[in-house]
Amino acid sequence: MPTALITGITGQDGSFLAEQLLAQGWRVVGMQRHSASPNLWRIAHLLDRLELVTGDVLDQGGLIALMQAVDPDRIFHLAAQSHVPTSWRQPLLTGQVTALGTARMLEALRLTCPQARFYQAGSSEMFGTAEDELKNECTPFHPRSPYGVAKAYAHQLTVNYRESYGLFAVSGILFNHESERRGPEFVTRKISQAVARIARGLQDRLALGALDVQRDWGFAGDYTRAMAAMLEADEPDDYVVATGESWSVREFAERAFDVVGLRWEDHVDHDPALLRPAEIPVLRGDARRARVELGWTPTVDFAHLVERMVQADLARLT
Ligand code: NDP
Ligand code: GDR
Repeated sequence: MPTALITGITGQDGSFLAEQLLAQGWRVVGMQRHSASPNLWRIAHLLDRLELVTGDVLDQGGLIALMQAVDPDRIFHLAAQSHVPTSWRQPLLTGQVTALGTARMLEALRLTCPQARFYQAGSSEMFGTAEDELKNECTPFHPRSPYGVAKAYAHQLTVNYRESYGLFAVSGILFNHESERRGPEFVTRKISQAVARIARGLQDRLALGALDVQRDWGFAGDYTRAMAAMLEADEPDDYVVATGESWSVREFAERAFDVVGLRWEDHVDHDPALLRPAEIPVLRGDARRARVELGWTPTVDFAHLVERMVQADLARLT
C-alpha cells in the first residue's frame, strides 16, 4: 500500500487531507509534535485508521530518522507556525519553524527518500500589496509579514531543490481556506464562533481589527484535494489555488450574523489593537492553471462556507 506522510496532521488541512487519502486507500502516517496535551480534536475520528509518529520540524536528526522509518511515497509538508499576527511577536520562531522547517524537511527527503514526491504548503501571504490585481503563478512576491517572508523562503527553497536535485517537489500557493475545523484565532472562525455564542446568549460583543480588508476565501476540503492533485501530476510545478472572488471581513461578519437573524452592526466593535503593523488590503487569486492542468474546481462558495461554519458552531453549543 503506498504511504503518505503528512506533517501538521493535527491542523485544519492535515485533517481533511488525511480523510481524503485514507478514502483513496493510502497508508497515512501523520507527524505530530510532542505535547503534554496532544491536540487531537480534528483527527479523533480517524485515529483507528491513521498512524501517528512523533516529530518536530525544529529537529533535523529526528526528521531523518522518521523518514527512514516511514519510507513515504508522498510527503505533504503542512506543519508551520501559521498565524500571521504571531509572526510579528515571534519572528525568529516563525523563521525557524516555517522557513527552516521546510529546509530540514527537504534535507531529510534528499538524504533518505529522494524518490518521494514533496508538497510544500505555500501561501498567498507571499504576495504583496498591489490592489485589485488577480494574482497568479507569475506575480512577484512582496510578503508583508514575517510569516509571509518565511513562506517565501520555503517556496523558493522547494523550487531550488527541484531544480538542483531533480526532486518531485512542488509548492502550492494557496489562498485563505476555511472550515468548521479552522483554529479560532483566525478571523472567519473567530466570527462564526462568536455569532453562535451571541445567538445562544453566551456573549454579546465581538472585537475585530481591519474590517475592509478583502480575502479570497475557499473551503479547506477543496484545497486539500488540489494539494493531492499536484503530487499526481505528470510534471512537478507550482500552482495557485483560489476561488477568484474576494470578500471583506465586514461582509463575512454580515453574512454570518444573517445566518442567525441578527445584525452585525449591533454586536461588532472595532479594536485598533487588532490591526497589523503591515496589512495586505486585497488578495484575490487566479487559479486558471490549476483548473486546466489539474482539473481542480472548488465545490463550496462563499455563502455556503459562512453558513456551514456558523451552523457547525451552533451545533457545538447544543
Ligand atoms: P494549522 O495552523 O491549523 O496547523 C499547523 C500545524 O503545524 C499543526 O498541526 C501544528 O501542530 C503543526 N506544527 C506547528 N509547529 C510545528 C513544529 N515545530 N513541528 C511540527 N509540527 C508543527 O494550519 P492549516 O492546517 O490551516 O494550514 C496548513 C499549512 O498550510 C500551514 O503550513 C499554513 O501555513 C499553510 N497555509 C494555510 C492556509 C489556510 O488558509 N489555512 C493558506 C495557505 C497556506 P499543533 O497542533 O501541535 O500546534
Ligand atoms: P490570514 O488570516 O492572516 O489571511 O492568514 P486571518 O484570518 O488571521 O486574517 C484575515 C484578515 O482578517 C483581518 N482581521 C482579523 N484577523 C484575525 N486573525 N483576527 C481579527 O480579530 C481580525 N480582524 C480583522 C486580518 O487583518 C486579515 O487581513 C491565513 C493563515 O491561515 C495563513 O497561514 C495563510 O497562509 C493565509 O491565511 C493565506
